[in-house]
Amino acid sequence: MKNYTQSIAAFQEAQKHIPGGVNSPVRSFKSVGCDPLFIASAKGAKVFDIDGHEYIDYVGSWGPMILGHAHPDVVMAIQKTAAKGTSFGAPTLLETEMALQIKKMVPSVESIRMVNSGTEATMSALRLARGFTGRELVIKFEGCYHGHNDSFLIKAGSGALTLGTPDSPGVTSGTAKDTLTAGYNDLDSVKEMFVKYPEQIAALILEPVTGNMGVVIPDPEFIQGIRELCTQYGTVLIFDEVMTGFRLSKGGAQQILGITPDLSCFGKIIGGGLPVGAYGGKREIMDKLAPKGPVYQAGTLSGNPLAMSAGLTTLKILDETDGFYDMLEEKSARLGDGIKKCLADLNFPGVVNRVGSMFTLFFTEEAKVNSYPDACRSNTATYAKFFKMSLESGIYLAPSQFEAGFMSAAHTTKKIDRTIEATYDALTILKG
Ligand code: HOZ
Repeated sequence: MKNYTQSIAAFQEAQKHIPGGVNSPVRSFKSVGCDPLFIASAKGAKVFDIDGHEYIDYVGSWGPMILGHAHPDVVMAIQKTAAKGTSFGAPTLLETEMALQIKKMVPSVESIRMVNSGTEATMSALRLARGFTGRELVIKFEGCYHGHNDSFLIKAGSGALTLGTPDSPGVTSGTAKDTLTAGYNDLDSVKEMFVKYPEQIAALILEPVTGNMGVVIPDPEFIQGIRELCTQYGTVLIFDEVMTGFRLSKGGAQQILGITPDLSCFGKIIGGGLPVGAYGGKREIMDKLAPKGPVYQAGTLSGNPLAMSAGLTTLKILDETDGFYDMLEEKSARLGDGIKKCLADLNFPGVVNRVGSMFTLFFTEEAKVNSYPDACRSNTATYAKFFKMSLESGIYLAPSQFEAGFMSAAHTTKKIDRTIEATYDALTILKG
């Protein structure tokens, strides 16, 4: 058994000063029933805790670290930029360069606004959709998480689901009544809402491949169907690509699904590990934003030079490295197939959902996990045990059944094979 003395003491101290000891709830490890690790540093595919243990990392800061931690080019870009000043609250050339780079990689983006987090991106995109359409209602999907805006903390995934607060107190009934929730991969539930409110739905937002109830893949007819419904009813289709953007392909989930949203929200990878978000899409919608149009949205640190340089360096590597996404797919398939084989060899009930470098192992008796109710039938107690055993073996997974794992370019075949061996050993013990 590893000795976690330093992390335990650090958590006790943090709890005296920070609510729950953490600055974001899922970090608390509450749903897996142990104290969180305090991280000292990270490099490549590894994180190191303050007790001196090292782990192969599949959290990747919840998605941004697609190149691995502390990539030398990203670190150098941040250092060089920092030396010239860290924030001006005025336009910089880097912001236009970033906009051009995003537009090049995601052709549906004709115009883009940088913000400071994924939450800010989805919140602002919704306001813009409402301002553009003059309508108030929004459709979201059960189990999808779009950050912690009031409008989206309704039947939400990620930490809200894990910690048992998918409908958060503090969200007013007035706000909640403007959010309609439909079933992921349940097109009929979406149609019903359009029939009921044909001229009132401003926006429909979804994770085009989910990560926040674990990885769930959209059926082609579902995703095509919602595109058609949005077009038919004049509703703004918003893809929340905070996790999937620049991860599933250069052009994100929309590229691999072949569906063009009206607006897209980004975060995580576009900041290269610094706090950033962005939303963009059709010019006629984006032009409604102030100062060009009447919809207000602003930010002192929006387009911050450090975040722009880290993000831009990351995006350029993704864009300019031949075969980058094929390489990532190969690594991810090796891990995904390896875990599937462990389940099959041991006759252990479970489902591995994977798209590119995002994956989830659901501990379930179901044959597939295709929806929020399917995901909710997973055995979270088994996940908690598996999580702790993995930590003991030096594998750092998301501390929740309802999250995605992320592969990076820095994960070597050796590390992946070690992960598969550790998974086999843990499942063998769990099998009893
Ligand atoms: N958006 C991240 C993945 N669900 C979670 C980050 C957090 O809530 O701390």
